[in-house]
Amino acid sequence: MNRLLLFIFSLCIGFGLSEAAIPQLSPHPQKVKENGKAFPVPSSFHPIGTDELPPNTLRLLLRCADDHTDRNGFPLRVGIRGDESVRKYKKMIPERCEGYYLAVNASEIVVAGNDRRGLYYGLRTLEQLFVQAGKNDSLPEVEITDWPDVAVRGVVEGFYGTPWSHEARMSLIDFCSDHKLNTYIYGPKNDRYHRARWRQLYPEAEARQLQSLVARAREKEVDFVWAVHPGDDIKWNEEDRDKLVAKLESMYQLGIRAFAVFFDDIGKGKNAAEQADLLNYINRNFIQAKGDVRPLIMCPSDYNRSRWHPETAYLETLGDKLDANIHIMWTGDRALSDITADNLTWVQTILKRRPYIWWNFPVTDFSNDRILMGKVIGITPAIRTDASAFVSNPMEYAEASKLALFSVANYTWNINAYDAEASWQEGIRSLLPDAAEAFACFCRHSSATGEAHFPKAESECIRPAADRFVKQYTQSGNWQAEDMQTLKDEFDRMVLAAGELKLAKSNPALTREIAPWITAFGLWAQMGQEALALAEVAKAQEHEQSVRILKRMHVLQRLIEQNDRSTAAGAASLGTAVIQPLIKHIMETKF
Ligand code: LOG
Repeated sequence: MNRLLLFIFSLCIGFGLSEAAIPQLSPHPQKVKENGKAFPVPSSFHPIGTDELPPNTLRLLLRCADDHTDRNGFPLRVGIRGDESVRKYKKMIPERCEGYYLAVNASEIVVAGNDRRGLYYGLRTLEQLFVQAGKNDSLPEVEITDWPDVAVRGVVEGFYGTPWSHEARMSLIDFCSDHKLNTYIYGPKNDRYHRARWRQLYPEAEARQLQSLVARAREKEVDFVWAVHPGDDIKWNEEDRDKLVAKLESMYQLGIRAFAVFFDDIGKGKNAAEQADLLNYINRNFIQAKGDVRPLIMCPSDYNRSRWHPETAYLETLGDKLDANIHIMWTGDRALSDITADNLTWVQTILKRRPYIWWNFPVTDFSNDRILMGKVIGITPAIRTDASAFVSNPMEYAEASKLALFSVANYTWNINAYDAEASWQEGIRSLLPDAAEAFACFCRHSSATGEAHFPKAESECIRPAADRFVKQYTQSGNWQAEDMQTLKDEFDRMVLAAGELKLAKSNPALTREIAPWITAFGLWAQMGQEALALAEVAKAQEHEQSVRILKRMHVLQRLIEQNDRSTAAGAASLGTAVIQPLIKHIMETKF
């Protein structure tokens, strides 16, 4: 059985996912049926049903067929529900938004979408099958019936700090498309024309870049939502209302067909009735009047439960007054928080609609010296039914953010199949295939938020050993041999991993972006090795040795500081949950 078949087999028996080399369909399809047979990848294809295909779907199809098309080729039947080409398969197509049916067998390939995007996603899955089969290898006979669990899934570029570059955005749009995320909300706090200068139109150069982002998003079946943040200084009068509409109109002219208005983190202007009046006006006179614009999205000023003040009735007023088809964003119990079923139930009764989830992970604008590379956990499966959408707010580090987004895509597409650890591993392999093990080691030690109420696990593989070691060492100057060994092994592994990461070639954009953290990772690993050596010589009362070790540690400390100074954030922090405290305890313990 080839590797792909093995993988599909594992899908059917419930995800034996931790096998490193098994190829993956990502996100995981809802239903996969295979019969164990395979056939050689055809050398040319005969596309059927392509007359009506939208250009982007046609291009994707031709890519799938590797441009080898001719009338005598292998039948590749495509279409959307209702099309003649896929009439025979009508019953097989899931009646779900963005759903598709894909059949691959020795006599034909069928890709039938429930709608246009469904067809696009079906072709994307076919593309993954082709890539994994390899050109000269064989294709598995397989039947896939697939659809997303969460209707609206994606990214909100909604953080403070350095906005993403144009290239990073283009790459993120491609990434969204590759992973079947269908929404990109553009709302970087530090884009002046989004917030501080919201009344002004974008200058020519920026406008052109936005235009090309929108075009790319359209090509890739990602809804590009442009957000405006007028709340810091808006006056609740006709003049400003008209200016807002004029700004939206200018964005419409650039090709934008989906809009959001954010009122988060504003001082004054937190009046729900005024906000609702303004938004209803925009909704009726702009969004709906246009006819080809998606439903309006708003972010309230009180956007989580900790900000709920019954005495102001802010959220209740929004719930009552805002037009029913305006989405309201919501971050959960707090700004940084898990998304719980209880919270979704609670807020629905207040907002009188399902919340549009703005998940503040893996964002680190509250301490951008960190990069959060941990698992995606803490989201209730109830988002499938009790949220209208789920978008994740990432870090200003676009490439590093893709690790979390990879799992957000898996989770929101197929919640039952989601395995946080396996998805994290898959993400790591797909982002840095030539140094996956080293990258996993790095990520394990760079995942703490530093926020007490939203800590996120870090260095869990050594935490029990480190805790015991610190306790025993600080009390008695002694330790258990196994704990010492566990810690030594991990620091050795980290030193090696840091080297491998510096040599990795498969994803230069990522390794360049996180270079200061890789350096910090290697230096802290060496610090860890020295700290353990210090404990050993202290126990043996070898004073001279300890002076030498402390000297080396001092140099490492200075190198860490120098590395910190080389970053735009002023520091590259990691290992703050377990590794740094362990080292500190050893250094501060005197006998
Ligand atoms: C901001 C957001 C910021 C995030 C994390 C919302 C709705 N607004 O607390 O722009 O990136 O927290 O710091 C926020 O979350 N406010």
